[in-house]
Amino acid sequence: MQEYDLVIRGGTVVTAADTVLADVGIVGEKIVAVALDLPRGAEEIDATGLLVMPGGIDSHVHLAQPSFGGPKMADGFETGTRSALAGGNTTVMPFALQPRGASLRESVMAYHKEADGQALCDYAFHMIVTNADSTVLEQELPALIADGYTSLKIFMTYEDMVLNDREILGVLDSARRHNALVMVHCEGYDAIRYMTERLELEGKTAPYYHGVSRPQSVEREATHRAISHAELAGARMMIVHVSGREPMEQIRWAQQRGIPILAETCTQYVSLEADDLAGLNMDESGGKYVCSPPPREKADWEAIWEGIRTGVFQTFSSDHCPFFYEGEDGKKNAKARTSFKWVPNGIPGVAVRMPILFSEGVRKGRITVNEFVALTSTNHARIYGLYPRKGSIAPGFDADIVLWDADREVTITQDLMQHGADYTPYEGMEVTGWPVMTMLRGRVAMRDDKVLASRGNGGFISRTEE
Ligand code: DUC
Ligand code: ZN
Ligand code: ZN
Repeated sequence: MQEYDLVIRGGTVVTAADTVLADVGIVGEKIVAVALDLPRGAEEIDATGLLVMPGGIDSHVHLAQPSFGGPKMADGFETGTRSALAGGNTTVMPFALQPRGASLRESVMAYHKEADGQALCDYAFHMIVTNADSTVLEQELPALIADGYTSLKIFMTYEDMVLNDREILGVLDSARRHNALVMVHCEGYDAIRYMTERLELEGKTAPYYHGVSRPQSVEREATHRAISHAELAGARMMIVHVSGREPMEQIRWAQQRGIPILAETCTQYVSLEADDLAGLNMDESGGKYVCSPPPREKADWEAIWEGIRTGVFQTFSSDHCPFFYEGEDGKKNAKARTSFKWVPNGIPGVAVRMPILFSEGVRKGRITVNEFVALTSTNHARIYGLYPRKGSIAPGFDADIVLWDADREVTITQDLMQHGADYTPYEGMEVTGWPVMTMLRGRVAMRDDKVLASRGNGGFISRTEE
């Protein structure tokens, strides 16, 4: 009888802290040993020449969410988690949206139903709070936080989601009292409305003007306002999907003053640019890049790298928010062609987050491989309460592991994404470094671009303290 069910042998084990040549011994779903020359396991995987890293945790994805411009999302839990595994991830954190006027508890339960038995990788939920009335703030939210739903997102824009400043302060106050983390979408509602009306009057309705309608000043103002509210309420806050220099500098300013602000940036803010939204001669293909905040200029990519290098950002996420391009739900549907404001707002990207960060970050010498692990896995686990079950390679952690070929050159194509959308905005991008195997709780879930896991292999990860 062997001591280990599985030994991953001969690889370079990388955590947020260390890089060591070692074998990894697994029993059942757990890592039990990380050491040199482990005895033979019942099964063996040869990882010679590969990096052995914690599976990616993407703490910002949207699956089967009824919002952001109306039409049906291109991914539910099955295809979204398939794509996640293809890209080296083992856990995703999508959002349970409270439709305006609905019960928060019922919204969370409905989202569980949507996910139950469908997921191929593990998942936990954030909530989206759109109703900040006293029942929600004094009863539903505290009870749900106590049940382990310890993070929630609020919006400073969108007709059906925006909260006013008093409501934001109410949410922050409740979150402080009950110890939850508030994620904030920082773009100013009225400023975007003003710009949208002005552009439409001038006949500027192509997808390109989506970006023009929400310039960095709009994000900068909202970021500063959110930070000021966090300071006033004494609440912890995560500013999500930060797109460029101006909001990044607001966050750095806050952090230097000791205001407890965390920040996230995403793949598109170091790899897509404002001009991508122009498409070919301002046609509707620019819709393929419509997301919010919009991609900025190349100079902003450098500002985002500066923020990553200097610790302004703790997490790097995909903000996977997939819509179709073709068809009546697609980004060029009839209504969307009348104005950028109707183009379904979001892009797919859960499969490319890790490869693009590795290629642009590690391979180009901007970050270390340990920082890569922190930004794609460990920090997500620590911040959102999945640690020490997820997010590292050490005895006691779930055997969620990605084997990574640091030298593999890949051209990103739609086929490799394995998502539900009918396109990828990253088509044709060349990357160096690619996941060759993803293991979920000790079982091989993806090998050589083939997803082997089936529906139901992924499970809900409760964040209740055990
Ligand atoms: N916010 C997100 O987090 N994702 C997609 C669109 C949006 O506004
Ligand atoms: Zn958002
Ligand atoms: Zn998002």
